[in-house]
Amino acid sequence: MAAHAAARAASKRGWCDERFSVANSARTTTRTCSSSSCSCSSLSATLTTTKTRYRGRRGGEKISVVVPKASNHKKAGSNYSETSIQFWKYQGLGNDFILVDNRESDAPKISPERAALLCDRNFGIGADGVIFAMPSPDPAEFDYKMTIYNSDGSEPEMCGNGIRCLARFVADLDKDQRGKKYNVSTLAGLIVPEVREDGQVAVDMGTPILNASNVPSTLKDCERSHEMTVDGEKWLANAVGMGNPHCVVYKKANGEMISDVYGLDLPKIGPIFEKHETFPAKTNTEFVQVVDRGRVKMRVWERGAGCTLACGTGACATVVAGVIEGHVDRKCVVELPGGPLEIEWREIDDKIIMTGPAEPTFEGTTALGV
Ligand code: ZDR
Repeated sequence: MAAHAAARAASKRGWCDERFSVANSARTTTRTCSSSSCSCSSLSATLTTTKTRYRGRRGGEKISVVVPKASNHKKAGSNYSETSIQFWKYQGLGNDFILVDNRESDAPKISPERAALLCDRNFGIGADGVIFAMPSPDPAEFDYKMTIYNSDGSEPEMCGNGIRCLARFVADLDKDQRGKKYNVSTLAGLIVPEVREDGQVAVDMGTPILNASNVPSTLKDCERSHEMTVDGEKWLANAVGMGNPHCVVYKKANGEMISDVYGLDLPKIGPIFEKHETFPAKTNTEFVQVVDRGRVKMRVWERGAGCTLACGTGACATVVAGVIEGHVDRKCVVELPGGPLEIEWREIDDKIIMTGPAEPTFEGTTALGV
Protein backbone atom coordinates (compact mmCIF):
# COMPACT_ATOMS: atom_id res chain seq x y z
CA MET A 1 0.00 0.00 0.00
CA ALA A 2 2.81 2.36 0.89
CA ALA A 3 4.39 1.82 -2.51
CA HIS A 4 1.07 2.48 -4.23
CA ALA A 5 0.57 5.66 -2.26
CA ALA A 6 4.09 6.78 -3.13
CA ALA A 7 3.48 6.03 -6.78
CA ARG A 8 0.22 7.95 -6.78
CA ALA A 9 1.89 10.87 -5.04
CA ALA A 10 4.74 10.73 -7.53
CA SER A 11 2.24 10.65 -10.34
CA LYS A 12 0.48 13.70 -8.92
CA ARG A 13 3.81 15.47 -8.80
CA GLY A 14 3.91 14.92 -12.52
CA TRP A 15 6.97 12.71 -12.40
CA CYS A 16 6.55 11.79 -16.00
CA ASP A 17 3.16 12.74 -17.40
CA GLU A 18 4.39 12.14 -20.89
CA ARG A 19 4.28 8.36 -20.48
CA PHE A 20 0.51 8.47 -20.78
CA SER A 21 0.39 10.63 -23.87
CA VAL A 22 0.08 9.18 -27.33
CA ALA A 23 0.48 11.37 -30.35
CA ASN A 24 -2.69 12.01 -32.30
CA SER A 25 -1.10 10.58 -35.40
CA ALA A 26 -1.60 7.11 -33.94
CA ARG A 27 -5.32 7.58 -33.68
CA THR A 28 -5.71 8.97 -37.15
CA THR A 29 -3.88 6.08 -38.77
CA THR A 30 -5.76 3.25 -37.06
CA ARG A 31 -8.27 1.17 -38.98
CA THR A 32 -10.74 -1.54 -38.19
CA CYS A 33 -9.70 -4.99 -39.28
CA SER A 34 -11.87 -5.95 -42.23
CA SER A 35 -10.31 -9.23 -43.26
CA SER A 36 -12.88 -12.04 -43.19
CA SER A 37 -10.18 -14.55 -42.30
CA CYS A 38 -8.83 -12.48 -39.45
CA SER A 39 -9.49 -13.79 -35.95
CA CYS A 40 -7.78 -10.98 -34.11
CA SER A 41 -9.48 -8.86 -31.48
CA SER A 42 -10.40 -5.26 -32.21
CA LEU A 43 -7.32 -4.16 -30.25
CA SER A 44 -4.91 -6.22 -32.26
CA ALA A 45 -6.80 -5.36 -35.43
CA THR A 46 -6.31 -1.71 -34.69
CA LEU A 47 -2.64 -2.23 -34.08
CA THR A 48 -1.73 -4.58 -36.86
CA THR A 49 -3.42 -2.60 -39.59
CA THR A 50 -1.63 0.60 -38.69
CA LYS A 51 0.38 1.21 -41.80
CA THR A 52 3.78 2.41 -40.81
CA ARG A 53 4.67 3.99 -37.50
CA TYR A 54 3.05 5.62 -34.54
CA ARG A 55 4.67 7.72 -31.89
CA GLY A 56 5.74 5.96 -28.73
CA ARG A 57 4.31 6.81 -25.34
CA ARG A 58 7.46 8.58 -24.21
CA GLY A 59 6.66 12.20 -24.48
CA GLY A 60 10.12 13.40 -25.49
CA GLU A 61 8.50 11.97 -28.57
CA LYS A 62 11.82 10.75 -29.86
CA ILE A 63 10.90 7.08 -29.56
CA SER A 64 8.72 5.69 -32.29
CA VAL A 65 7.72 2.08 -32.62
CA VAL A 66 7.64 0.27 -35.91
CA VAL A 67 4.28 -1.44 -36.16
CA PRO A 68 4.51 -4.59 -38.25
CA LYS A 69 1.69 -5.34 -40.67
CA ALA A 70 -0.05 -8.62 -39.88
CA SER A 71 1.42 -10.24 -42.96
CA ASN A 72 4.96 -9.24 -42.00
CA HIS A 73 4.46 -10.32 -38.45
CA LYS A 74 3.63 -13.86 -39.52
CA LYS A 75 7.05 -14.07 -41.11
CA ALA A 76 8.78 -12.66 -38.06
CA GLY A 77 9.43 -16.02 -36.42
CA SER A 78 8.49 -19.64 -36.38
CA ASN A 79 6.85 -19.61 -33.01
CA TYR A 80 4.12 -17.02 -33.53
CA SER A 81 1.39 -19.35 -34.74
CA GLU A 82 -0.81 -19.09 -31.66
CA THR A 83 -3.62 -16.58 -32.04
CA SER A 84 -3.81 -15.72 -28.38
CA ILE A 85 -1.57 -16.05 -25.38
CA GLN A 86 -2.04 -16.14 -21.63
CA PHE A 87 -0.13 -13.52 -19.67
CA TRP A 88 0.31 -12.41 -16.07
CA LYS A 89 1.06 -8.88 -14.87
CA TYR A 90 3.50 -8.35 -11.98
CA GLN A 91 5.01 -5.19 -10.57
CA GLY A 92 7.96 -4.37 -8.36
CA LEU A 93 7.63 -0.85 -6.91
CA GLY A 94 5.55 0.16 -9.91
CA ASN A 95 8.07 -1.13 -12.46
CA ASP A 96 5.54 -3.36 -14.19
CA PHE A 97 5.95 -6.33 -16.48
CA ILE A 98 3.95 -8.72 -18.63
CA LEU A 99 5.05 -12.24 -17.63
CA VAL A 100 4.85 -15.13 -20.06
CA ASP A 101 5.25 -18.79 -19.11
CA ASN A 102 7.62 -19.86 -21.88
CA ARG A 103 9.10 -22.90 -20.15
CA GLU A 104 7.99 -25.31 -22.85
CA SER A 105 9.90 -23.64 -25.67
CA ASP A 106 13.34 -22.17 -26.36
CA ALA A 107 11.89 -19.37 -28.53
CA PRO A 108 10.00 -16.47 -26.92
CA LYS A 109 6.29 -16.73 -27.75
CA ILE A 110 6.08 -12.99 -28.52
CA SER A 111 8.19 -11.07 -31.02
CA PRO A 112 10.00 -7.88 -29.90
CA GLU A 113 7.67 -5.78 -32.10
CA ARG A 114 4.58 -7.38 -30.58
CA ALA A 115 6.07 -6.92 -27.10
CA ALA A 116 6.40 -3.19 -27.77
CA LEU A 117 2.75 -3.04 -28.79
CA LEU A 118 1.60 -4.97 -25.74
CA CYS A 119 3.58 -2.61 -23.48
CA ASP A 120 1.75 0.42 -24.83
CA ARG A 121 -0.45 1.82 -22.05
CA ASN A 122 -3.17 3.01 -24.40
CA PHE A 123 -3.11 0.52 -27.25
CA GLY A 124 -1.93 -2.59 -25.40
CA ILE A 125 -1.86 -4.15 -21.93
CA GLY A 126 0.57 -1.55 -20.63
CA ALA A 127 3.95 -2.39 -19.09
CA ASP A 128 7.60 -1.37 -18.81
CA GLY A 129 8.65 -4.65 -20.41
CA VAL A 130 7.79 -8.25 -21.26
CA ILE A 131 9.54 -11.05 -19.35
CA PHE A 132 9.65 -14.67 -20.45
CA ALA A 133 10.25 -17.54 -18.00
CA MET A 134 12.37 -19.72 -20.30
CA PRO A 135 13.69 -23.26 -19.92
CA SER A 136 17.08 -23.69 -18.30
CA PRO A 137 19.95 -23.69 -20.82
CA ASP A 138 21.81 -26.08 -18.50
CA PRO A 139 19.75 -27.85 -15.80
CA ALA A 140 22.92 -28.66 -13.83
CA GLU A 141 23.56 -24.96 -13.32
CA PHE A 142 20.29 -23.06 -13.72
CA ASP A 143 16.62 -23.50 -12.82
CA TYR A 144 15.34 -21.10 -15.49
CA LYS A 145 16.44 -18.49 -17.98
CA MET A 146 15.03 -14.95 -18.03
CA THR A 147 14.52 -13.21 -21.35
CA ILE A 148 13.26 -9.64 -21.27
CA TYR A 149 12.23 -7.04 -23.83
CA ASN A 150 12.06 -3.37 -22.91
CA SER A 151 8.87 -1.49 -23.78
CA ASP A 152 10.48 -0.37 -27.06
CA GLY A 153 11.22 -4.01 -28.02
CA SER A 154 14.98 -3.86 -27.32
CA GLU A 155 16.53 -6.66 -25.26
CA PRO A 156 18.52 -5.70 -22.16
CA GLU A 157 21.00 -7.97 -20.42
CA MET A 158 19.39 -7.72 -17.00
CA CYS A 159 16.51 -6.26 -15.03
CA GLY A 160 16.58 -6.10 -11.24
CA ASN A 161 12.88 -5.46 -10.61
CA GLY A 162 12.06 -7.88 -13.39
CA ILE A 163 14.01 -10.76 -11.85
CA ARG A 164 12.17 -10.27 -8.55
CA CYS A 165 8.90 -10.49 -10.51
CA LEU A 166 10.17 -13.57 -12.39
CA ALA A 167 11.07 -15.34 -9.14
CA ARG A 168 7.67 -14.60 -7.62
CA PHE A 169 6.01 -15.69 -10.91
CA VAL A 170 7.67 -19.12 -11.08
CA ALA A 171 7.16 -19.58 -7.32
CA ASP A 172 3.44 -18.86 -7.84
CA LEU A 173 3.19 -21.15 -10.89
CA ASP A 174 5.03 -24.01 -9.21
CA LYS A 175 3.41 -23.37 -5.82
CA ASP A 176 6.91 -23.42 -4.32
CA GLN A 177 7.52 -22.96 -0.62
CA ARG A 178 8.71 -19.53 0.44
CA GLY A 179 12.45 -19.39 1.04
CA LYS A 180 13.33 -21.04 -2.24
CA LYS A 181 16.27 -19.67 -4.22
CA TYR A 182 16.31 -19.81 -8.03
CA ASN A 183 19.45 -19.92 -10.15
CA VAL A 184 18.46 -17.81 -13.12
CA SER A 185 20.44 -17.55 -16.34
CA THR A 186 20.46 -14.02 -17.83
CA LEU A 187 22.51 -12.27 -20.49
CA ALA A 188 24.40 -10.82 -17.51
CA GLY A 189 25.19 -14.32 -16.15
CA LEU A 190 23.87 -16.13 -13.08
CA ILE A 191 21.51 -14.12 -10.85
CA VAL A 192 20.00 -15.67 -7.70
CA PRO A 193 16.66 -14.39 -6.35
CA GLU A 194 15.09 -15.78 -3.17
CA VAL A 195 11.38 -15.39 -2.41
CA ARG A 196 11.39 -14.83 1.35
CA GLU A 197 8.79 -15.78 3.94
CA ASP A 198 7.59 -12.18 4.19
CA GLY A 199 6.98 -12.01 0.41
CA GLN A 200 9.97 -9.75 -0.22
CA VAL A 201 12.44 -10.99 -2.82
CA ALA A 202 16.15 -10.75 -2.00
CA VAL A 203 18.42 -11.00 -5.04
CA ASP A 204 22.12 -11.77 -5.24
CA MET A 205 22.88 -9.42 -8.11
CA GLY A 206 26.53 -10.47 -8.40
CA THR A 207 29.42 -8.03 -8.56
CA PRO A 208 29.32 -4.66 -10.31
CA ILE A 209 31.31 -4.07 -13.51
CA LEU A 210 33.85 -1.32 -12.80
CA ASN A 211 35.88 -1.58 -15.96
CA ALA A 212 34.67 1.26 -18.18
CA SER A 213 35.07 -0.50 -21.50
CA ASN A 214 33.03 -3.43 -20.18
CA VAL A 215 30.13 -1.24 -19.00
CA PRO A 216 30.43 -0.22 -21.90
CA SER A 217 31.46 3.42 -21.58
CA THR A 218 34.17 5.59 -23.04
CA LEU A 219 34.37 7.56 -19.78
CA LYS A 220 38.00 7.31 -18.68
CA ASP A 221 37.42 4.90 -15.79
CA CYS A 222 34.88 3.86 -13.15
CA GLU A 223 37.10 4.92 -10.25
CA ARG A 224 35.61 8.40 -10.13
CA SER A 225 33.04 10.63 -11.79
CA HIS A 226 33.66 12.34 -15.11
CA GLU A 227 32.22 15.39 -16.80
CA MET A 228 29.39 14.93 -19.29
CA THR A 229 27.76 17.77 -21.19
CA VAL A 230 24.07 17.33 -21.82
CA ASP A 231 21.95 20.01 -23.44
CA GLY A 232 24.63 22.61 -22.66
CA GLU A 233 24.78 21.70 -18.97
CA LYS A 234 27.81 20.02 -17.37
CA TRP A 235 27.23 17.08 -15.01
CA LEU A 236 29.51 14.66 -13.15
CA ALA A 237 28.67 11.05 -14.00
CA ASN A 238 29.85 7.61 -12.88
CA ALA A 239 29.76 4.65 -15.25
CA VAL A 240 28.68 1.40 -13.53
CA GLY A 241 27.79 -1.94 -15.10
CA MET A 242 25.21 -4.26 -13.58
CA GLY A 243 25.23 -6.47 -16.64
CA ASN A 244 23.40 -3.54 -18.24
CA PRO A 245 24.96 -0.07 -18.47
CA HIS A 246 24.30 2.71 -15.96
CA CYS A 247 25.24 6.36 -15.79
CA VAL A 248 24.83 7.69 -12.24
CA VAL A 249 24.61 11.42 -11.58
CA TYR A 250 24.85 12.95 -8.10
CA LYS A 251 25.99 16.46 -9.00
CA LYS A 252 26.74 19.14 -11.54
CA ALA A 253 30.30 19.68 -12.74
CA ASN A 254 30.57 22.78 -10.52
CA GLY A 255 30.19 20.49 -7.48
CA GLU A 256 26.56 21.41 -6.77
CA MET A 257 24.73 18.30 -5.50
CA ILE A 258 21.29 17.49 -6.87
CA SER A 259 19.01 18.97 -4.19
CA ASP A 260 15.57 18.22 -5.65
CA VAL A 261 15.45 15.17 -7.85
CA TYR A 262 11.78 15.83 -8.66
CA GLY A 263 12.70 19.26 -9.99
CA LEU A 264 14.67 17.75 -12.90
CA ASP A 265 13.15 17.68 -16.39
CA LEU A 266 13.75 13.97 -17.04
CA PRO A 267 11.82 13.72 -20.33
CA LYS A 268 14.11 16.44 -21.67
CA ILE A 269 17.52 15.36 -20.38
CA GLY A 270 16.92 11.60 -19.98
CA PRO A 271 16.91 10.74 -23.71
CA ILE A 272 20.09 12.78 -24.25
CA PHE A 273 21.92 10.85 -21.53
CA GLU A 274 20.47 7.59 -22.92
CA LYS A 275 21.99 8.19 -26.34
CA HIS A 276 25.13 10.03 -25.23
CA GLU A 277 28.21 9.07 -27.21
CA THR A 278 30.07 8.07 -24.03
CA PHE A 279 27.75 5.03 -23.69
CA PRO A 280 27.96 3.18 -27.02
CA ALA A 281 25.27 0.61 -26.10
CA LYS A 282 23.08 3.48 -24.78
CA THR A 283 22.51 3.74 -21.04
CA ASN A 284 20.11 3.81 -18.14
CA THR A 285 20.61 7.03 -16.17
CA GLU A 286 20.02 7.54 -12.44
CA PHE A 287 19.68 11.01 -10.92
CA VAL A 288 20.35 10.95 -7.18
CA GLN A 289 19.63 13.22 -4.24
CA VAL A 290 21.41 12.32 -0.99
CA VAL A 291 19.20 12.35 2.12
CA ASP A 292 21.86 10.93 4.45
CA ARG A 293 24.57 8.25 4.26
CA GLY A 294 21.97 5.49 4.47
CA ARG A 295 19.24 6.92 2.25
CA VAL A 296 18.97 8.55 -1.17
CA LYS A 297 16.15 9.61 -3.49
CA MET A 298 16.60 8.45 -7.05
CA ARG A 299 14.77 8.89 -10.34
CA VAL A 300 15.62 6.91 -13.42
CA TRP A 301 15.48 7.32 -17.15
CA GLU A 302 15.65 3.76 -18.50
CA ARG A 303 17.24 2.77 -21.74
CA GLY A 304 14.47 1.50 -23.99
CA ALA A 305 11.70 2.26 -21.52
CA GLY A 306 12.03 5.95 -20.53
CA CYS A 307 10.81 7.29 -17.22
CA THR A 308 9.76 4.41 -14.94
CA LEU A 309 8.72 4.24 -11.28
CA ALA A 310 11.64 2.04 -10.24
CA CYS A 311 14.84 0.42 -11.41
CA GLY A 312 16.52 -2.44 -9.56
CA THR A 313 19.82 -2.52 -11.41
CA GLY A 314 19.79 1.30 -11.28
CA ALA A 315 19.36 1.27 -7.49
CA CYS A 316 22.38 -1.06 -7.22
CA ALA A 317 24.45 1.17 -9.53
CA THR A 318 23.36 4.20 -7.49
CA VAL A 319 24.81 2.74 -4.29
CA VAL A 320 28.02 1.58 -6.01
CA ALA A 321 28.62 5.08 -7.46
CA GLY A 322 27.62 6.68 -4.16
CA VAL A 323 30.17 4.57 -2.25
CA ILE A 324 32.89 5.32 -4.83
CA GLU A 325 32.15 9.04 -4.57
CA GLY A 326 31.96 8.92 -0.74
CA HIS A 327 28.30 10.01 -0.53
CA VAL A 328 26.72 6.91 1.04
CA ASP A 329 27.46 3.75 3.04
CA ARG A 330 27.48 0.28 1.53
CA LYS A 331 24.08 -0.41 3.06
CA CYS A 332 21.66 2.15 1.74
CA VAL A 333 17.93 2.55 1.07
CA VAL A 334 17.18 3.89 -2.40
CA GLU A 335 13.84 5.70 -2.45
CA LEU A 336 12.31 5.48 -5.90
CA PRO A 337 9.07 7.08 -7.13
CA GLY A 338 7.44 3.63 -6.63
CA GLY A 339 8.88 3.01 -3.15
CA PRO A 340 12.08 1.96 -1.36
CA LEU A 341 14.64 -0.70 -2.29
CA GLU A 342 17.23 -1.97 0.19
CA ILE A 343 20.69 -2.30 -1.29
CA GLU A 344 23.81 -3.71 0.29
CA TRP A 345 27.16 -3.80 -1.53
CA ARG A 346 28.97 -6.39 0.60
CA GLU A 347 32.60 -5.69 1.37
CA ILE A 348 33.32 -9.37 2.08
CA ASP A 349 32.69 -10.67 -1.46
CA ASP A 350 31.95 -7.52 -3.53
CA LYS A 351 28.42 -8.79 -4.24
CA ILE A 352 25.30 -6.64 -4.21
CA ILE A 353 22.11 -7.82 -2.48
CA MET A 354 18.92 -6.07 -3.52
CA THR A 355 15.74 -6.60 -1.48
CA GLY A 356 12.26 -5.44 -2.44
CA PRO A 357 8.71 -6.46 -3.31
CA ALA A 358 7.24 -8.24 -6.33
CA GLU A 359 3.47 -8.56 -6.60
CA PRO A 360 1.01 -10.09 -9.06
CA THR A 361 -1.61 -7.61 -10.28
CA PHE A 362 -3.75 -9.44 -12.84
CA GLU A 363 -3.74 -12.09 -15.51
CA GLY A 364 -5.47 -12.42 -18.85
CA THR A 365 -5.37 -13.47 -22.47
CA THR A 366 -4.32 -11.26 -25.32
CA ALA A 367 -4.52 -11.64 -29.08
CA LEU A 368 -1.22 -11.96 -30.85
CA GLY A 369 -2.62 -10.48 -34.02
CA VAL A 370 -1.29 -13.21 -36.27
C1 ZDR B 1 15.76 -0.69 -14.78
C2 ZDR B 1 15.31 -2.09 -14.87
N1 ZDR B 1 13.88 -2.08 -15.01
C3 ZDR B 1 15.66 -2.80 -13.57
O1 ZDR B 1 14.80 -2.95 -12.70
O2 ZDR B 1 16.81 -3.16 -13.40
C4 ZDR B 1 16.04 -2.75 -16.00
C5 ZDR B 1 15.35 -2.80 -17.33
C6 ZDR B 1 16.36 -2.87 -18.45
C7 ZDR B 1 16.85 -1.52 -18.83
N2 ZDR B 1 15.80 -0.72 -19.40
C8 ZDR B 1 18.00 -1.67 -19.85
O3 ZDR B 1 19.10 -1.95 -19.40
O4 ZDR B 1 17.80 -1.53 -21.06
